[in-house]
Amino acid sequence: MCGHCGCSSEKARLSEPGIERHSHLQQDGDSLQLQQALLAGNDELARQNRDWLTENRIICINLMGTPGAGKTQLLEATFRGAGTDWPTMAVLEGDQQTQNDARRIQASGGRAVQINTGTGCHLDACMIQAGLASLAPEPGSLVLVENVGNLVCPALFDLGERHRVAMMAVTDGEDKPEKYPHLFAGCELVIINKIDLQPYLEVDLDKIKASLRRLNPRVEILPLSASTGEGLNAWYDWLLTRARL
Ligand SMILES: Nc1nc2c(ncn2[C@@H]2O[C@H](COP(=O)(O)OP(=O)(O)OP(=O)(O)O)[C@@H](O)[C@H]2O)c(=O)[nH]1
Ligand SMILES: [Mg+2]
Repeated sequence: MCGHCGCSSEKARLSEPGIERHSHLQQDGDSLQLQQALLAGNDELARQNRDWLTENRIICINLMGTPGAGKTQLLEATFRGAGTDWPTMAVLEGDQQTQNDARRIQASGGRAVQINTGTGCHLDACMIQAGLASLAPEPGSLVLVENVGNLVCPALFDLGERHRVAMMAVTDGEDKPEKYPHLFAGCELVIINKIDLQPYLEVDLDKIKASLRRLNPRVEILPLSASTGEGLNAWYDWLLTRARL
């Protein structure tokens, strides 16, 4: 049982090679104790992940956001747009069910391992540890993690990543940063996707930017369209700058 959201997921499944891991602790005390134990256990595994990634010079980026914001579409576009001088990239895909997103990445020319969280609503450090063992990213590469589409619980779980990116779409509504402040406040970059749809919506991009800056004064904000490609060069620049540091 997850101490944050009350979900009852106890196992995550990886598509290749079919590893099963217990991802959550069993509830045997009150919820506060469970929550503390859960986060302490997660933090230790996140530290191990971070150490391993650092030893292998792998930059890991945790992409979180609303369901359907276009996270996979952005990753597909990123593989298609990658230059020959880019570092090698691979993806850990998080969803409750299906292998759809890993298959989409593979169809775009990328390597991906799908992690299915069952009834769980977020990835945790244990799942990432198993996912990395299965993915076996090469030293010096970039690992992009697509977290489960959810603006709440993913923000609470350190995966051992180097960078956190949040994504929403203009179709999600202007008030998402205000309603779900923790995730947006904890990210270095917020991508606002689907700007090609703006002419058809009553949405004020400046209002979204202003509320993001109120929550997180140093945040970088990139409006883009993963479909039309508008704004993608700024995303590629951001990514490559982080990958080369
Ligand atoms: N118009 C428009 N549609 C987009 C854009 N990006 C993604 N979409 C569409 O939005 C839908 C969801 O895109 P996905 O890439 O599956 O979104 P996701 O965030 O990965 O979704 P989950 O993994 O299910 O949370 C698809 O129908 C995409 O074609 C965009 O920039 N513009
Ligand atoms: Mg997706």
